[in-house]
Amino acid sequence: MVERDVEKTIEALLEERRTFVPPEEFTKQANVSDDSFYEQAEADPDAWWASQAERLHWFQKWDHVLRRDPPHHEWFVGGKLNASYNCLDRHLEENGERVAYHWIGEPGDKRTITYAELHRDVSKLANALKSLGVRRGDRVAIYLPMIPELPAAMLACARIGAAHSVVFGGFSAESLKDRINDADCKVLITADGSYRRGGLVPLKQSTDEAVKDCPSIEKVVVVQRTAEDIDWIDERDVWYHELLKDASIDCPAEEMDSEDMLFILYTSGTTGKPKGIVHTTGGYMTGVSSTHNLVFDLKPEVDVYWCAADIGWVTGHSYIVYGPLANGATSVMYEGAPDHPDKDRWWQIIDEYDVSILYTAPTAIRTFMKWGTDYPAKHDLSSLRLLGSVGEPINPEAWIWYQEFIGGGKTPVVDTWWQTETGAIAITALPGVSTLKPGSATRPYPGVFADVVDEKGESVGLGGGGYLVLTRPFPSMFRTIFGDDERYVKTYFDKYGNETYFPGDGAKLDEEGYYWLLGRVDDVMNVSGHRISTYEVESALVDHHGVAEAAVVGRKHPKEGETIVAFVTPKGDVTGDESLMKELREHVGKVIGKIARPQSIIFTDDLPKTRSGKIMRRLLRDVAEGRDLGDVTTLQNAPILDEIRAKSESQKASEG
Ligand code: 7RM
Repeated sequence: MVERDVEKTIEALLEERRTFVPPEEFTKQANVSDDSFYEQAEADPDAWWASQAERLHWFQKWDHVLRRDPPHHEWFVGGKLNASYNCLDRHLEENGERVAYHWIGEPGDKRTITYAELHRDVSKLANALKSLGVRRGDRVAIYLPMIPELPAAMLACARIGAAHSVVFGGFSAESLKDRINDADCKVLITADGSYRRGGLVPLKQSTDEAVKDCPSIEKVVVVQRTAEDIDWIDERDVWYHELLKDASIDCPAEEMDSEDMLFILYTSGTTGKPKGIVHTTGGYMTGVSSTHNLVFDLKPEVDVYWCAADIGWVTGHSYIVYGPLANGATSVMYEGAPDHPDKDRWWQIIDEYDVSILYTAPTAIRTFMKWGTDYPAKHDLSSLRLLGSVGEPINPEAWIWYQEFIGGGKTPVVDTWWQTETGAIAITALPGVSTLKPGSATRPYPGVFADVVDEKGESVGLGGGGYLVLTRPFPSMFRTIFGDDERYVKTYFDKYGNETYFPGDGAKLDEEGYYWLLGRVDDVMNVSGHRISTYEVESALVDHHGVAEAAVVGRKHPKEGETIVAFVTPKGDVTGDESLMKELREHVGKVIGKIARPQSIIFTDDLPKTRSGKIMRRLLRDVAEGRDLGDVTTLQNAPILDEIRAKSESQKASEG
């Protein structure tokens, strides 16, 4: 009986007890300084979301806030608006000269773009796209590096009512081709190339390779970034700067329906082809504007905000482009790698631009930890007043390091849980009011309703672990998977029915109702009937002073269900040897319990990660079980897998 209950849920093994109350001075000036928004949203969620939609400019107001038709819902029904208008035009009169982006190229070139300048470029490009035959309702693919033309291209599409599909500039020709064909894109906007870690990325070459198998593409617009030699197809290719030269700056924004598609963004599931996540205009813009304002405590007149993600991911869509621009923020946008020319590039940028809000991912933080504190220590980071984290569970060790060495021990750190599917932050601290617990994203954002349930859908209650669910629709949720609504219903609403969205993440609720997100459910192991999340073991490993980063997977075992295999990157000057192995096993035993001790530990200089920095445990499972590797197309650092595999094989042999 007891044993079965244990099996059904993810056990809450790891206990983080440190808490941080918001500094008084922070609360005093904060956009949220008491619980009234939470209360308001709890009492009347529709009215709350309507109040947040009022942050936007609507050409025509909605008739209904929410039209329910589970699992298909519509928000702000009958309302008309334009995302580009909201990001640009409405700021012009009072704040046209405000900087939208301080852009920094990797080689050191810089551009400062005001709202008025961005409006001009976007309007011209929008007219140019029309002249190429792009119409309202069409799809446009965008395959660009982190240059100002990227947000401009997105906003130009939005302006004329064409949906964009941004494909991350690090993806291969093959991935680009699949995404273009799935969405039937008419035009592709790309660049001749880009810079990465001092090298050149031949984007146009990948484009040419992809587009020869993309029958729907009529024109390819090329931004000149590197001025390297490229192949050119006269009937198809057109230079961005030449298009803009003759284009009129007068391009009124289309009045779009609230539920008209704003963009498609592909996200790869664990299996199958990438899913084209569809976001619509009114709900998405409401969600990103609201969360960007409250979670980051934005003061658009004074803050310099930096979300260090790539726009090719949803984090960049929502928190480099649409959220910050809708809110009239001044952002930093950086093209390149954090270690070019040296490992202090970010800290140098923060110092130079007086960045006050920084938003990044745990994987980046752990990399900085590995590089050591000398790099941030070389620069004045005192302008920072708020830090954010996204993308993975942040282990307490990294959280504390981030606050201490980047935030000077004074800044709140907001851990923000969300997905491509949710469009905007869904579970998060609000920095003026939340008592923070390192490793917990605290609680649902006002107007978001969540729970943690067991296999049958019963709430596990305080102190329990299980599956995260979102139990009420909110505006920024995606509407469907492009071209495959059946898959939408099956993937997200099969497990618990049409009323309950299943994000696929494990979570636990502590005694105070804080949410601890444990990563993908597929990353939960079953060790002798105990459900243990890989994240908890990783977190315990990283808690050891010799460890920079760790990834943990389960290996099938005839007796125990699974045994735990850990892949560990030691810190710079630490050697991964037998004695460290022994110490780490003991350490995990102490922090979590004997049951969670890894059976094998493999030391490696790096871990296989997606291009957005998430550890690909699926591939490590393949390695641990000696299988052929599954799909590796989204892998960032392929060679490391061969190294890890060789080590794993030789270790398995020696373990017998
Ligand atoms: C924004 C983004 C979504 C998945 C999600 C989680 C994981 C994201 C956190 C997190 C723990 C967090 N979109 N995830 N944020 N896990 N704590 N704060 O990353 O579509 O690329 O990924 O990322 O598993 O389901 S995404």
